[in-house]
Amino acid sequence: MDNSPQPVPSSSADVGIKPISQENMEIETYSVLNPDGSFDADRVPDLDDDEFRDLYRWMLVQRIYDNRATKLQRRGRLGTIASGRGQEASIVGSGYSLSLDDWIFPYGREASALLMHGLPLRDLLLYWRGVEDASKMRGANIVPLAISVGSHVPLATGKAWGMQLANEDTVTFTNLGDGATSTGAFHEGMNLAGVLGVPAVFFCLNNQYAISLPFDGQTNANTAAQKALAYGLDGIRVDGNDVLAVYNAVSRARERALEGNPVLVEAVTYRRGAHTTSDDPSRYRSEEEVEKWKDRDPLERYQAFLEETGRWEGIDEEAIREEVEAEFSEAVDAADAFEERGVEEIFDYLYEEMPPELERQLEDLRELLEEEPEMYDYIERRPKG
Ligand SMILES: Cc1ncc(C[n+]2csc(CCOP(=O)(O)OP(=O)(O)O)c2C)c(N)n1
Ligand SMILES: [Mg+2]
Repeated sequence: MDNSPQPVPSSSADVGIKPISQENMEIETYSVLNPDGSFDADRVPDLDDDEFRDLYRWMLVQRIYDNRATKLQRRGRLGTIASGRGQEASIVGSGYSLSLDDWIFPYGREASALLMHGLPLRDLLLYWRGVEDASKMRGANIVPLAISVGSHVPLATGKAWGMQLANEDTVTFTNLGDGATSTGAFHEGMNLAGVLGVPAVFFCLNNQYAISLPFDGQTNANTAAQKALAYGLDGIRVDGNDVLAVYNAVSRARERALEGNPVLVEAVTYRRGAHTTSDDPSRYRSEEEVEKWKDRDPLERYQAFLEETGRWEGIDEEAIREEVEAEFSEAVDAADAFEERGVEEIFDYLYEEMPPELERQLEDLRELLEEEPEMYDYIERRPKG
């Protein structure tokens, strides 16, 4: 036997190996409206004037909600708040393309998408006050917010599987951040969605950060969209500051999902504010970077389109603002009027009937609160998120 060293091929090409590499992959970022105000007329969706106006209105709702909710938090009247500032086109374009019968799996920044699907604004405010009753998500096909990052992805796959078995003509729609694509739950949920071919759309709002960690610090993938391929899903990458592009992308993804091909959509956007009201982004990113994204404001870009196509004249922005501000004030009053609840509430809503294990835990808690009554205040005031 010849034990002498064998020659090592000088490159893999010598033995015919061609690795699949992201460097050879071309991934288009789909757009309709360009940052300079021009647009691709062939791609403008077939909506009527009221619908074009609605898209603007809902983006304004999101912006006003973020402003007002942040101020409420500063005055100690909300526990915390995760703003969608800068992400309005992603939130609204996607929410608007869904059917009211679809099921939304939210993650926390998408206020106007939840409101347009029927969630009362009062309940959204109560939620951020830490009131468990608000997690019932009354009047809407929406599950409670996934505070545990990525945890809702397998649940959305499971729910979509149920829809498939019941032959329903609906999809599950999951909002998740870029950081969520690096969790184990994401991989499991996506994998099973691909295996089963369930009617699910996973919508990744890539706002470039997971709190202080930039996108390239949490994944070596060039894009979030390409992660779809590992599970045999379709991937779409779209300009997340272009409301019409997002609308088209999610509409298409929804159709594909109903045909048995789940889709991961990546909306490329930017979180202009802090992660939440407990974060200080000046500690980890530069002012120049934030400035750069100000030029790509989703509302301004869409307004330019509406002006260019003669639709802006039909929109009374001041009137919409006043109406939305008034709705917000009413919701705050309604939230203030909500009867105070005890800590027992957190045990009440998980199951239709409380299982013995939870009953025991509730009993333990009651005993603890009797022995240490000051704990009650601590639990009541504990901020959420
Ligand atoms: C499983 C889990 N790990 C950590 C956290 C703390 N945490 C809250 S939000 C967040 C970052 C989420 O980033 P991303 O998914 O990009 O969403 P974004 O907040 O940027 O919209 C982290 C790490 C959490 N809530 N859940
Ligand atoms: Mg993020």
